[in-house]
Amino acid sequence: MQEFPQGIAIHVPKCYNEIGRDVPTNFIMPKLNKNSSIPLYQQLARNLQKQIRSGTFKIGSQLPTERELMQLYEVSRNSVREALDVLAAEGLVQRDQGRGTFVADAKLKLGLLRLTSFTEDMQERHLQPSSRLLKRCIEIPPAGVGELLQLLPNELALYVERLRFADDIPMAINMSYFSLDTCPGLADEDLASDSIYALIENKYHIHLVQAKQTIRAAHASKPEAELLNISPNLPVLIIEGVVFAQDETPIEHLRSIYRSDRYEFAISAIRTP
Ligand code: 16G
Repeated sequence: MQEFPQGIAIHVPKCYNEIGRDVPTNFIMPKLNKNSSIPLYQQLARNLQKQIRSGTFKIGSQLPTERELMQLYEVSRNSVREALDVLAAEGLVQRDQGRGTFVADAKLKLGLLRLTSFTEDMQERHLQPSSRLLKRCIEIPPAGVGELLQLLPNELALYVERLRFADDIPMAINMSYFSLDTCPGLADEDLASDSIYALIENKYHIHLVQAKQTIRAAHASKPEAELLNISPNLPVLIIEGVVFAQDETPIEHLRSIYRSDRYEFAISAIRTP
């Protein structure tokens, strides 16, 4: 359900050129929908957020001034300020009194203490999740994986490989084996569009309660870098582990590759007496 108007590439209005600053050539300005139930400031925030996340506005670059944004988007100063407040609260921009608003070096911060799905992670950040199904098959998993899923030797599992997007930007590759015993029929679901965790919980009534995971840095392989649209020299973050249901039944063995320029993982530590 995407209520926001589709962005369109435009010639930058005269008022903007007169100010004399460089405009990113791929700058997209949507027509804000004044009849929408979504307030204008939210539409504006969402549009700017998209352009920051996609790199149209680079880290450290200056956003158009409040006055420029008012003229460009034909909105009030209040709407512009509220939109910039939203971006500042999300850590996407920094406002420097007297100098302007600058794109901050913001990454998606994921807490390691909560077991969430990719869909939930993105929705919480007001980003539109989507997936490209790269592979789906039923096969015998590698021996170590089978053991972690507590499968019998040569027992089959469902393998799903998906490229995950936020607002159409590739963010991660999820590679998972699911135990067929606990989720029969999962292989036939619409794994490209649906949230697998939502399917597991709502359709199979399995409550996912815990994950045991490790995280490490690595270089992406050439095909992985191509899928993630990153330079092959950029490190990636690899999370591996097992997700369990109640009574410690293993449900998923996961290996996910995350872009390190888009993600950071937060860990809370408690000091025991
Ligand atoms: C998370 C999981 C991944 C799982 C996916 C399900 C990590 C560390 N964890 O990304 O294993 O397959 O969520 O997402 O990547 P979905 O419910 O949106 O399909």
